[in-house]
Amino acid sequence: MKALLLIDIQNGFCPGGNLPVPHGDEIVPVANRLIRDGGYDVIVASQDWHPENHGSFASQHQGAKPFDMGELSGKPQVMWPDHCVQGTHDAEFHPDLALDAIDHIQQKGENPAVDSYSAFRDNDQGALTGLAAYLTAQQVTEIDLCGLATDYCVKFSALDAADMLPGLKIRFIEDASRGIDPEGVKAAIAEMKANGVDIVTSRQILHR
Ligand code: VGL
Ligand code: ZN
Repeated sequence: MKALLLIDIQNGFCPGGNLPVPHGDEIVPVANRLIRDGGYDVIVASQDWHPENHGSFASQHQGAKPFDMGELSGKPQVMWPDHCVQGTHDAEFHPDLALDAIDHIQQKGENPAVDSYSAFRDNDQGALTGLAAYLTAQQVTEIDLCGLATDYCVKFSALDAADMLPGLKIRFIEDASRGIDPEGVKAAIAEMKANGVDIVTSRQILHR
């Protein structure tokens, strides 16, 4: 069984959102083509879903400015602008994303004391989201990932997929993803490759 994992394709990470990824909205038509014609058996969308007092927000730390480096529960943490607050427009999926074809929505980042870049588990590798168990129950053997942002949530999700679901084929779809920082994207791709994740384009998937 082949799964497509769409990471955080939400208003908050698109132009006009609270934590915009440059050109983040450009991936939506590509994601929709993959959803329709990628030959997937299971399609999952993850959703960054923070309480308004989430500890990754600079607003929750005295004197912190967005994009400063700070600390959360004793660990280094980027101080993000308030983003993807539960129930707000910022947290909704991009309005053009073909949500009707999605089998499972995996929310993450609800615990105010720890960030969760990965759709599989919190950054401290403590609490699991249940996504690995879901994919295992669906008998998934191949996972393709894409979305926002390559250098944060997509990378951490790909690395966790490789770590938590050994033996599965994991691929990152480069042109269906965008990152926050160009250097960070390069490093993220190198790190994914080094951990056994294949790098592909949507063309390779759609024109088989
Ligand atoms: C993300 C920073 C904070 C992401 C989520 O989806 O890549 N980045 N929260
Ligand atoms: Zn977040």
